[in-house]
Amino acid sequence: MVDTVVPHPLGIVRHVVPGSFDTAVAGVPVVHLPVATEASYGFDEVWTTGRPVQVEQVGDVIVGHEGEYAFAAVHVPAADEYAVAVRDSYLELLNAVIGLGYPEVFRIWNTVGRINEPNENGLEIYRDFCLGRAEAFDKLGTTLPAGTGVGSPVAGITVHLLSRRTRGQVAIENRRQVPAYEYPRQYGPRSPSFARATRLPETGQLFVSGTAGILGHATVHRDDLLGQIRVTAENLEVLTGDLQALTYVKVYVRSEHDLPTVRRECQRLFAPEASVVYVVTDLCRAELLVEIEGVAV
Ligand code: 3EB
Repeated sequence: MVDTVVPHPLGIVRHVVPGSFDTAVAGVPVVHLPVATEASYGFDEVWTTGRPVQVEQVGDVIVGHEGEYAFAAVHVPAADEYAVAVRDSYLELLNAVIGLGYPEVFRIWNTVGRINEPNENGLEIYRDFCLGRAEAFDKLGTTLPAGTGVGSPVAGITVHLLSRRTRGQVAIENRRQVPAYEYPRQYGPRSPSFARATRLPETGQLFVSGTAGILGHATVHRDDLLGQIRVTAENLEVLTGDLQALTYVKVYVRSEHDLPTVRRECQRLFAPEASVVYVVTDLCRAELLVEIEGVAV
């Protein structure tokens, strides 16, 4: 009886200051993302469910699952070159949830350390990461989930996802943007593997990917924060139909100096009752100043 009313944590995403200590939470997968700063604070993002959660480790993958939904995560340690390790870790992550019976991955986050720096061979770490990720999705042939790809100051890559048992999620693209998986070669040897959003038909929830000031495949309003925020909001509006439908919003801001302006604009854009959190961190394209993700119901 109690299980129908008490939310059980399925997975906890702890946004921490780099170097802070890990903490134990019994019976829940906990992911530590070293993206908090003095200015943007740390916070916990807790994904909950109505059913009791079972936790297990499958190789290097930690999984929380409850019969219909799963939360899973893997960490790729710091390396000179990431593509092969990312491909293998992605395969391990996806195969773990497939093996436990939760093959329908509808949302994934990638926190990529030193994302805009070159790897040992001069390839930008984000592009190196995209290469390995694309090879993993090629191999499994799975539907691309909604995604986020952002930076962190700490080398190494953390990937966490939400998946479920039931098929039928709908991948959504934005008519103003080239699908990310069709971006041209100028952005790297392999395109980013994600859909702009996914909808779960049974619940009506829309999981909106990290969204930025990109039209077609080009970044617009370089060095113009307000311009990028405006185009990002327009892109989110196309995906959601109504910005007021976004109940959970996460805003990634490249520069701490832009945070007050971004906060002011977001307070104007989103519903007063929406939960809006801010993360100051690098973004996948060096010229992007802001990126916004969320969940709409
Ligand atoms: C973009 O639209 C902005 O590589 O997983 C947004 C969401 C972006 C996810 C990813 C990248 C990713 O291309 C960047």
